[in-house]
Amino acid sequence: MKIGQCSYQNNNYIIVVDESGVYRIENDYLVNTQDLIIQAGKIPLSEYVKKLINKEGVKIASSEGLLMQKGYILQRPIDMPEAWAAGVTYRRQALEHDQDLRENKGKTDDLYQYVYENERVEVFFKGLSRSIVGSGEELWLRGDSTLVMPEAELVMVIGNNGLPVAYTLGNDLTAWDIESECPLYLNQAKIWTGSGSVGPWMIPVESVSTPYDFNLRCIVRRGGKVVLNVAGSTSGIKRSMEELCHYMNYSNCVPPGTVLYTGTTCVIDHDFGLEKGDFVEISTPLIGALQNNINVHVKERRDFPILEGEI
Ligand code: DO4
Ligand code: MG
Repeated sequence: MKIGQCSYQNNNYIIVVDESGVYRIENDYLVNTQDLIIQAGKIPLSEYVKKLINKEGVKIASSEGLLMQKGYILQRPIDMPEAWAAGVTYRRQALEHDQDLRENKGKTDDLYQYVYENERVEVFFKGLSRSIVGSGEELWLRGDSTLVMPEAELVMVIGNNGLPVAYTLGNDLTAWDIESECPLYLNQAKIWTGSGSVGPWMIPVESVSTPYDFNLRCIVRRGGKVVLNVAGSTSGIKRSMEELCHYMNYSNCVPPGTVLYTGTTCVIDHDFGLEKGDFVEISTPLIGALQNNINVHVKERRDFPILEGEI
């Protein structure tokens, strides 16, 4: 079962794809999939959704492929109140980030290896709803970065108890030139308007036999040519899903519908930067293909007074 959201003739609908067809849910009290998660309470999401389809489901197509033809436009599978992300959850990310810092920035701290091995997980804020777009929408590069890289990730959708109720895919855009300059710049390297995407669908956790066996592929097309084609599997992740949730939730109760990126499975060369007009696709068979065109924010002028400060 896949769950998502579509707009159709100026209305938004919760959409469910299962083996018997595609349904929209018609219930005035369930406006979006965040409501769905909240209302499901302790009932597994797929069970709750099946009951809804029987009571309030309207069949709108026989298969997912026909949705667009019928005028439905796919939206984000969840309007997340908050987005969080875990980092350095794969050994290659630790090794190759440190290697790039050593060889190109003269830094020898092995910061990423430290985080990979340490008990405390790196969990960082990825922004509010406005930072994250859905499949088919544009992702945006920062105006002051010359090296924004895609990060293809499995993403958890968090339920009422701080644990995942569904999985989706995500692109955690990262301005590596800014992040690698100094760790204190991490927020600016990760959060801006349109710095991440999720989608195309979410699948309930109970319909996934294990989250540690997703094969993800990330393809970038530029002017019709494939300029990046990498694959990775969540089988290599260092931390359990529950461990990532534990650190996100610690003294920090996040609302249902929050998304948590689990770290990049597809580590790429550190000189690969996205460009305006690129087309990025992140896919895995069970969830589908998250597709985004790339746009770029304007480079802003340094239009402010420069003070001397203390000498
Ligand atoms: O430390 C930076 C974050 C790394 C990250 O986003 C990832 O590993 O996916
Ligand atoms: Mg990431």
